[in-house]
Amino acid sequence: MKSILRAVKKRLGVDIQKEKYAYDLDEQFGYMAKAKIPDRWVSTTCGYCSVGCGMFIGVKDGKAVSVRGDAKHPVNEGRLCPKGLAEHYAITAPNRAKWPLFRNDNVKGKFKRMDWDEAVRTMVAHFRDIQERHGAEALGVISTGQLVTEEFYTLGKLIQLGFGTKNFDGNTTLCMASAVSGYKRSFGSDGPPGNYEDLEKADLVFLIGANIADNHPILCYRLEKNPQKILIAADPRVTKTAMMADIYLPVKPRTDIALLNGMMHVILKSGFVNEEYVQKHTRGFEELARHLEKYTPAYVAEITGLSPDMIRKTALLYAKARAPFIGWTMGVNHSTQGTETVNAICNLALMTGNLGRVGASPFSITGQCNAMGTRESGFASSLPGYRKFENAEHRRELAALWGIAEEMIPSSRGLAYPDIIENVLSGRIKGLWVIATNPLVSFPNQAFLRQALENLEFLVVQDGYHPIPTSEAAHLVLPAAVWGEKEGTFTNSERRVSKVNKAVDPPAEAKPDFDIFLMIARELGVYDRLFPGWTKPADAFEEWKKVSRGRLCDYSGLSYALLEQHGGVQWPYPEGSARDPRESFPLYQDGIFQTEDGRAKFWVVENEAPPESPSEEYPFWLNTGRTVEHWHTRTKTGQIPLLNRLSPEAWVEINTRDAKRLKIQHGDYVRLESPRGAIDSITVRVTETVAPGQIFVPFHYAEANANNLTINCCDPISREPNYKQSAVRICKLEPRGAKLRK
Ligand SMILES: Nc1nc2c(c(=O)[nH]1)N[C@H]1C(S)=C(S)[C@@H](COP(=O)(O)OP(=O)(O)OC[C@H]3O[C@@H](n4cnc5c(=O)[nH]c(N)nc54)[C@H](O)[C@@H]3O)O[C@H]1N2
Ligand SMILES: Nc1nc2c(c(=O)[nH]1)N[C@H]1C(S)=C(S)[C@@H](COP(=O)(O)OP(=O)(O)OC[C@H]3O[C@@H](n4cnc5c(=O)[nH]c(N)nc54)[C@H](O)[C@@H]3O)O[C@H]1N2
Ligand code: SF4
Ligand SMILES: [Mo]
Repeated sequence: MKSILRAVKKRLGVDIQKEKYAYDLDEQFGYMAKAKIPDRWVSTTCGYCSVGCGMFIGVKDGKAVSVRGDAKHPVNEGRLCPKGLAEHYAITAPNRAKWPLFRNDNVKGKFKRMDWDEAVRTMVAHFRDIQERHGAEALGVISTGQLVTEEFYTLGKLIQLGFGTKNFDGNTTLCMASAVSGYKRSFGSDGPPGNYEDLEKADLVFLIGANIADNHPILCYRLEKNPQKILIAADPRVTKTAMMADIYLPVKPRTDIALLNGMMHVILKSGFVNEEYVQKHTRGFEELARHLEKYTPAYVAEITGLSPDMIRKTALLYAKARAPFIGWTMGVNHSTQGTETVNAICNLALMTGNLGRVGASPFSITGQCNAMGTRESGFASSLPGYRKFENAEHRRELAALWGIAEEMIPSSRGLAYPDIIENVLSGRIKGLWVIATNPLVSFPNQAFLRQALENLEFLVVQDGYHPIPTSEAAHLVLPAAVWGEKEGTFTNSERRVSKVNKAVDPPAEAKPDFDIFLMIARELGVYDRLFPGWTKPADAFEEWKKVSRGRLCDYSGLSYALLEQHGGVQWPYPEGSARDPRESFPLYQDGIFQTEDGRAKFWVVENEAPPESPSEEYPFWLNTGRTVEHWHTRTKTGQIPLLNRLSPEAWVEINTRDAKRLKIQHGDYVRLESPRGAIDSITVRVTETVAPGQIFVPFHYAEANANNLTINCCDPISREPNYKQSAVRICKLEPRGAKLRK
């Protein structure tokens, strides 16, 4: 036995405890490794992606030792993807942030411990001083899609009404801001209209720039329950999702608007417009119809690289489907035309009347576990409850609910995330508070960001992990509790609100973000006014229920007990609702939208060139994205050997023909350069998954950071960065590559 253990240890490079080989009988699972049989199971919702799988955390002796899927949960019926299955390891990872830390001797990356009282005092004193000297707006705050809704709600009030700065946004602007702006423009409000049930009931599923096999794996399980459907995938890269599809559309980068306009052209010309729906529920169709004239299949073929016949067939399949579903993710949103592409998708659904019914919906698949919660309750790009800054009536409602003067609520949104960074660079913002996001890996054009951060007088990073690239640049690090250590709610992509529970205590002095926000509110002197008597997330939940009452995202009929009972309930769920809480609920069933006249709006959108295209100097398209084993900047998954071993280092995918021409082989190391920066050394995968002239790099790896290369141009409406297309060149690394290969 000992020699086997030694051999395994040597091969895997991990310390395997002998105890793991002792098995015992667990009542539910049969024989299990003894160390993993928990004393109790705590129900919760997965803390990685927006699918929102229900699961349990196994706790033994106060430690998270295992996880399992919740067989009764409406989303995943017991299934979990590889990240979910290893999630308990993220809690016990060695790189957890444990104590408040203050920059020592003003040397970056060198810290001394501080106690909480002093840390909060220091933070508030610095931020107040900056605001007194340079004005309230000299403070910027960047948060996340990974806190519980109760925390977002509390944070929004703290920033906007406590600190009194509007310059508050989150990593969600790097993610689904284009979907939000697109929905607002087309339907008058944010809020994905469809449900996961649609994946099972649709007769056609059209995925645009969405690689669910890697990034929302449990949605593949939902799709598999629908063997009759036709699956179409549009993506420049032959992803695992494309490989599952019945029809794969290898669009050229950033040509989706042309494809969608082309499909609408064919639908119009073939008489498949749902005239009754268009007449009753929409406006602006005539203008759109005129605009579509030029998007003939031949014209669109030239732009997209697809054959005219393929465009025609796809259009007719969609038009003739009984209930077609369109799902999209970052291939659409990560673009300077992200919002307009979303509008083109909504145009297609509206003109055929394909929404508001089971199976038929234009559905933005969200990213982070609670990006939806921040959209509903946050106070960044909208007022809480999908209210609008510009709407005086909305501001009045909120002021009355909160018992504050109306003038305290801003009448326009503050700066979006990329604009906060630009203002840091120009010196207008001097203090920055970063919560649960890691920009020094994830923000585009890292050289620009690094230069900007140098200008800050005071940077506070509140994170569950340390050291990470962003916390190392901080003046003050606040250690946060993470998933499994705190309570609240998440909303998943299909508007299902579900419960998140505490299984174990946070390490050392780390605290739930909720507690940290209240401590700061006390120090700032706004606790009694904004959060009277609050001690726990449920206090925020109760107020949020009142604030959401009567809005599209109505929570007033929800309670923690109801959520626990059903494993999540979709909003709207008004008080007294007679709806079966487990039943799926499409929005806009009555065709009445959240616009002033109740009609959805068609938008005329034109396919434009991306901000940067390949040139002689930089001849390749760079596409960036994800892989199933890793989560974003790997602060969690990089510490989990089970996942990290599957994908331990970054890579670049290069087409066989390009590799041959450049005399590069699979496994070689190359240098990648863009006009903004470089990845010094990255291993090559020669593959047919990318087309000639295109390369793909995952953005998970700080040490080979794709964002050294990406361009920081943003959608003018949503402010979302154009992460998916930049121009780069590949440089062979002769001697170094050869050495590394050995
Ligand atoms: N394993 C894992 N899962 C995750 C995450 C993770 O980090 N790891 N992150 C979560 C988050 S926050 C998000 S936002 C989602 C993202 O989920 P996805 O959007 O599925 O992920 P990406 O890999 O960023 O991009 C999707 C696809 O867009 C394609 N694409 C690039 N350019 C274009 C284009 O011009 N047109 C079209 N049609 N497609 C294009 C890319 O080739 C890629 O396959 O995943 C969530 N789930
Ligand atoms: N090139 C390129 N860049 C991209 C993308 C791309 O496709 N290509 N995708 C973009 C997208 S869609 C996204 S969403 C972003 C994601 O980018 P980031 O937001 O930077 O990624 P994460 O690693 O998820 O960062 C979350 C941070 O929160 C911490 N954390 C986790 N839980 C908690 C908690 O409960 N409390 C606190 N305080 N901290 C916590 C984690 O340790 C981590 O440091 O990246 C964007 N960047
Ligand atoms: S699909 Fe998403 S929510 Fe479900 S287990 Fe995987 S990461 Fe978690
Ligand atoms: Mo995201």
